[in-house]
Amino acid sequence: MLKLYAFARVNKVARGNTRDLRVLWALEEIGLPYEIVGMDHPNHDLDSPAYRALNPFGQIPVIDDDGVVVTESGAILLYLARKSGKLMPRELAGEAQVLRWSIAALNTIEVPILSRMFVDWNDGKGTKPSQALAHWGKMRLEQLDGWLASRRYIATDDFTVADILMTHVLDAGNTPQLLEPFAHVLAYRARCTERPAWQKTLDAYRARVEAA
Ligand SMILES: N[C@@H](CCC(=O)N[C@@H](CS)C(=O)NCC(=O)O)C(=O)O
Repeated sequence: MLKLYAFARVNKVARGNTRDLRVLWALEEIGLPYEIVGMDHPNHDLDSPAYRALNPFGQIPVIDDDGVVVTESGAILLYLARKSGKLMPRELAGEAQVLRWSIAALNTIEVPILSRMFVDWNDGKGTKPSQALAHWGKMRLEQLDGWLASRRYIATDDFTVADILMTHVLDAGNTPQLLEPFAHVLAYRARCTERPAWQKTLDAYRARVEAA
């Protein structure tokens, strides 16, 4: 049975926005059976040698699929899509679009948004680096908004793992006001988060994961 190492207890600021949610959402959409190995972050479960052997970075999420260990949320989602034949086209051209937009989510969009949050959390609010990162993030979101003006989903005509990654990344900065000027991005995000699989995933996470 596929094992997912996911948070059982995590800092209250991070709870509800952790990257294990990406995997849980994909598993729910796909309908694959799995078991959760609950990890307690404040109790240093991620620092144990056994866990570091699975993920040298000591981070969540990790999957162990009968001995196939995969870390990195993007890699895990692409693995699950390949394994199940769902949430990604099987032909090369369609798969390339899903790879393209998965990497765009994790690199082109997540990097400026997360970097700004990190700078602001470290007494950088209002500083030049923070303003420069805000400008960088807004520029990318505006460009994304243009792409989404005529599209229902990010990579193909159907919902794919790239949509899970992009939707989750859009909330990475924990700053909803960042998205406000971008109507197509907001409509896209709503389209994806209204999916029953996401609602079910989030409800189950909130019932299971404790805030520390
Ligand atoms: N690039 C990694 C990042 C994973 C990551 O940042 N995980 C966070 C939770 S969302 C974590 O485990 N933080 C705990 C720590 O670093 O101690 C991925 O996408 O899986």
